[in-house]
This record gives sequence, structure tokens and C-alpha cells, in this order.
Amino acid sequence: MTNIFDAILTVIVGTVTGVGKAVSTAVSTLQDFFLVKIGGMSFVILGARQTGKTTLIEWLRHNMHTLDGFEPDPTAAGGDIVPDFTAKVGETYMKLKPHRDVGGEYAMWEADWMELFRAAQPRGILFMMDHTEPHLQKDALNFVLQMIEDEPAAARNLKAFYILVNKSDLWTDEHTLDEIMSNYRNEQKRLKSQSERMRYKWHVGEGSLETGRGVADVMSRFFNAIRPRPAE
Ligand SMILES: Nc1nc2c(ncn2[C@@H]2O[C@H](COP(=O)(O)OP(=O)(O)OP(=O)(O)O)[C@@H](O)[C@H]2O)c(=O)[nH]1
Ligand SMILES: [Mg+2]
Repeated sequence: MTNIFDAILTVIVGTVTGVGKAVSTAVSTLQDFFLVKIGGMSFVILGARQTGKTTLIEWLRHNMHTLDGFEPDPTAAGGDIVPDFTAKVGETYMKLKPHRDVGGEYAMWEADWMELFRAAQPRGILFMMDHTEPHLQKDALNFVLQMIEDEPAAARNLKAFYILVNKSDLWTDEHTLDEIMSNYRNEQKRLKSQSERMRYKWHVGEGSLETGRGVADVMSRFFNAIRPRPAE
């Protein structure tokens, strides 16, 4: 088994006002400030195979610029190492430490996802989906909901569960988001009742990492939902 701490995305986050174009200076000032004032938080990116987890990390790494010619291979068991990077989401600068990017094949759920969840005790779960294979994605979503249920210690920091239905460039002409999500009615009911009981926010958003459409909006909302409130 790989060291599960390698699979955590740790984020240090904050808002900078009055920042001009000197992003690198701003980011280092911000890190000094927020490392002391706020500390870190963690979120995990889960989702069935080939839904865009690796692409999302790459897109954040490129400060949310659309990616040309990025053609990832499926992420293998144990994951891939990703170097640290900084990214800006909305007005929020982040230092991300994505030690490892985990894969979405069924065999990895029980092993990699479960241990990742226990070790990360994440503030946020970003669950990636697309318009294909509803049976498989339903299983993946139920697996995560059950994991939250079964692992209260790991779920205790959870503030937000966001679903991102990716690849809208491929489905938006034929389907609405509601049509796609109608395959997941029971799961959404389950998510709603669990979120009320455990007091986390949930949201379903859509976007395309291919064109960049919609994703920045979902990510800003997500980071806002999991951001620790600075001490008064
Ligand atoms: N058309 C389109 N393709 C996308 C989009 N986002 C990702 N892809 C493609 O979808 C495929 C899977 O993307 P990955 O990022 O590897 O998905 P993953 O979730 O990391 O996959 P696993 O590691 O196998 O679990 C790749 O060929 C991507 O180029 C999108 O918004 N639109
Ligand atoms: Mg991957």
C-alpha cells in the first residue's frame, strides 16, 4: 500500500485585495500571511474513471487556462506524483500541494479512496462526473456517500460535497444538466438528507475542462464553501 498521505491535496487559501499583476509577489506575501493566520485545509477529488480528475489538476496548475493538447493516460493504481503549484481561482490565490493524483478505476475505490478519505479528513469532496456510464458513476457516487456514512471520524471536517458534471462541450447540445442528473435522483436525495444531517453544503454544477466554460465558477464556489474563516 502506498503512503496515503501522498494522495492528499492540501490547499492553503486566502483572498488578496488590491493586487495588481505582480502575481508571484502577491502569492508569496499571501503564503506568509495565510500560513500563519489560517493554516491548511484539504480536499479530495474523486469520481469514476475518465471523468477528468487528472485534467482538473492540470487545469488548476495552469491557472485555469484552457489546455491545448493535454492528453492524460488513465491514472494507475497508487496514483501519479504532481509537483506543488500556485493557482488563482476568482480572487483567491492558492498554494496547492497535490502530492498524488488518484485514479478512478473500480478496483481503486476500496483501496485508494477509502484510505485517502481517512487520512485526509477533508473539508471538501469534489466529485467529478460526465455524461457517460450512469451505472458505473452511480456506484461511484454511492460508494462515496456510504464511505461518509461509515467513517464519521474521517467525515467530521466535511463542509462541502460538490459534484462537477464535466465535458459539457460534448453533451450540452443534446442534454440539460437536469436531464443528466435525472439518472441520479436517488443519489441526490441521499446526498440532500446526508448533507442536512451532517451539516455540509452540496451543489451540482457543470462545466467543460476542454473549453473552460463553467468550471471556474464551480471551483470558486467550492473553495469558498471549504475555506476556513479567518479568526476575528
Ligand atoms: N471533450 C472533453 N474531454 C475531456 C474534458 N475533460 C477531460 N476530458 C478528456 O477525458 C479523458 C479523461 O480525462 P482524465 O483527466 O484522464 O480523467 P481521470 O478522471 O483522471 O481518469 P482516471 O485517471 O482514469 O480515473 C481525457 O482524454 C481528457 O482529455 C472535457 O471537458 N471535455
Ligand atoms: Mg487520472
